[in-house]
Amino acid sequence: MTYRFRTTLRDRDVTPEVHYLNRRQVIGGALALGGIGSAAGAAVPFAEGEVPNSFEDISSYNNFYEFGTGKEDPKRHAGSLTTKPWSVKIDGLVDKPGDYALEDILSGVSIEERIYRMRCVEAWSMIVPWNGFQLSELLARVGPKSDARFVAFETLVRPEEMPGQTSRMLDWPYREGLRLDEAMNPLTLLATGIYGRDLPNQNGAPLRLVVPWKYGFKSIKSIVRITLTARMPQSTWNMLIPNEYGFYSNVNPEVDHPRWSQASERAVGGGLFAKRKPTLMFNGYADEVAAMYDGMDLRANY
Ligand SMILES: Nc1nc2c(c(=O)[nH]1)N[C@H]1C(S)=C(S)[C@@H](COP(=O)(O)O)O[C@H]1N2
Ligand SMILES: [Mo]
Repeated sequence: MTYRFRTTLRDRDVTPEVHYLNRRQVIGGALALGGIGSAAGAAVPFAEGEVPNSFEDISSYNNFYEFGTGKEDPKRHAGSLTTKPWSVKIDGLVDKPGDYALEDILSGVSIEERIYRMRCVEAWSMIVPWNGFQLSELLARVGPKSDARFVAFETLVRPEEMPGQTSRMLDWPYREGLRLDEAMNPLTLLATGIYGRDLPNQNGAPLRLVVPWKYGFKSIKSIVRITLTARMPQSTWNMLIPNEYGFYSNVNPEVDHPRWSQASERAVGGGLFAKRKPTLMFNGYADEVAAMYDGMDLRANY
């Protein structure tokens, strides 16, 4: 991991991001179902001291192996990615399969702002103000068939524009998957932006998954295919190192990674000497998601 020193005056102190955030509520543990400002319930603020990361933090410290394995590689190389035109193939066990143009997808959904914690399995974390829509809206539109149980996702393969793909270190395309109920959970987003701006390429433009109660690698970037399946799909990190990265990968401070503790995390942007934060069960979203795993052994189903 690379650390950089910061001066005391940070980006977020001087940019309009502060004003952006003042106008909006923050989603903490208890989500107002239906989105910010809905009548369903008040959004609960984060714990004291939990402040969204700056646009600079979020867009310059990334994992996106298609552009290299260093944290600064994605920002350096992702500018070359062509994100227009963009389409998403939706296939498998759905009533309306097809190649959907991104504009067509976006015309049928409502874009919301959601401020979520993001916890990487490597034990660093950020707080990100996403713009996006619930994956459930898109799935409802294409109509999962009654035997669909899982949703599989794939990232673009384009080695001409994604220099990391010229190495075989991962079996491209990057793949991820969710159980259908996880995919339909109101917390699960397809993100199109951060801080009200288009998603930077390094964050997974033009469309990426955000599953805030799972380790970050589940939140697959630059999605070109969504497939409804009856069987649990393969996922990149699980295929590569199955005993370290399970299909579920729910954030769980009580289940350590075989090579490090998951009990606490380093908040990116907090400075080199900042105290580590305790990691929360389901990343702080237990009220919204724990019921989906009732009766499941969370140690066996890591
Ligand atoms: N296609 C693809 N998606 C990906 C990754 C990747 O390498 N390729 N990295 C994952 C990991 S490990 C994390 S922690 C998050 C990081 O998202 P961020 O860079 O927007 O913070 O993206 C996830 N999605
Ligand atoms: Mo990650």
